[in-house]
Amino acid sequence: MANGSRRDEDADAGTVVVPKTRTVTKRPNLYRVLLLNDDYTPMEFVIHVVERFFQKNREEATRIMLHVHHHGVGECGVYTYEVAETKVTQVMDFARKHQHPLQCVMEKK
Ligand code: TYC
Repeated sequence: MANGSRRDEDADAGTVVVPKTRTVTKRPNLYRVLLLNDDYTPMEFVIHVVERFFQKNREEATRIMLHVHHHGVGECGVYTYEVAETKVTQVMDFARKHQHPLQCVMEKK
């Protein structure tokens, strides 16, 4: 075929067609893990719990403990269901082992 006279059907010769795939992402349900205040658990124990199970530094753990102490409830972190459930169990087991009445619960966001 002469130059400058390519037929239409050859126009896309060598072009690879990749179909678009639709990515359907769904956001996971998230849960707050909360500590509840009580009159008996020592402040130092609560700070230790927040550092140990919620990976907070001492300053942040102290801030959270004082928030709970003054407001009755406070958030330690936000996690997917299974992680939140594990945190609650770990905190409750640790508090029971040390004979403190500290309560930890989860709440859907
Ligand atoms: N209120 C407790 C006290 O005065 C301290 C405390 C803080 C207990 C936070 C529980 O989740 C809690 N010793």
